[in-house]
Amino acid sequence: MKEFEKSKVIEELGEITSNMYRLGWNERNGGNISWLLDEEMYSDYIDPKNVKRTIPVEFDAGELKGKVFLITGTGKYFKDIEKHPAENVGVVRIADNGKELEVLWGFEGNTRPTSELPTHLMNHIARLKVDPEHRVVMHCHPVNVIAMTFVHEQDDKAFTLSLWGTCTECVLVFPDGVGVVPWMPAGTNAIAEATAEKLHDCHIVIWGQH
Ligand code: 2HA
Ligand code: ZN
Repeated sequence: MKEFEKSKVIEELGEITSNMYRLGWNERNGGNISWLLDEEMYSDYIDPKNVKRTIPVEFDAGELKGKVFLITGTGKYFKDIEKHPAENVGVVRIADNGKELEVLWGFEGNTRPTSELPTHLMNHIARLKVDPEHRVVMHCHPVNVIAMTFVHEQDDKAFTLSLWGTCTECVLVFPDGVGVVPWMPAGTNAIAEATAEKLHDCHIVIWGQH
């Protein structure tokens, strides 16, 4: 088996997360990413029979059973992923019972997946239903958009129209608009469910005051 640390997947993730940190979208330990991997992306590197440990999932993720994800760790900094991937991210498979993650690589030093795990998994379920090509859920803290949620009506249509109006590129990048989930505690199944509901019609959701 080749070293997964040297794979294209890890190289790309490191590049992306370093950029996001540098741009100020993911300050400190802010933000998280999960990436649904196709088998050919990891099969030369990871033995799917070698489960290192399991981590419980607090809802039924059975719809994703057997799928393999690269997920960032909780409390970890995006700036550290490029140099130390194995302590900051992990590769997991959703167990057949839908209630556990089977760790196949990484999450070293007892690292656990992001606190936004419910949002990531429920959002993958939602997006795969409308777009079979869907692969990535990315969460970040872009300051200008956060500021906007303090002063703007938190309504999908109104927020979308204001964003489209700020710059001509916006309508090209997200013609399906944005959904807005008004403030609620992060890291919960409730915010995951509210977000997943919006993702049937669009691929960007903004969390109020987050
Ligand atoms: O700290 O962004 O929403 C990680 C987060 C939680
Ligand atoms: Zn966050």
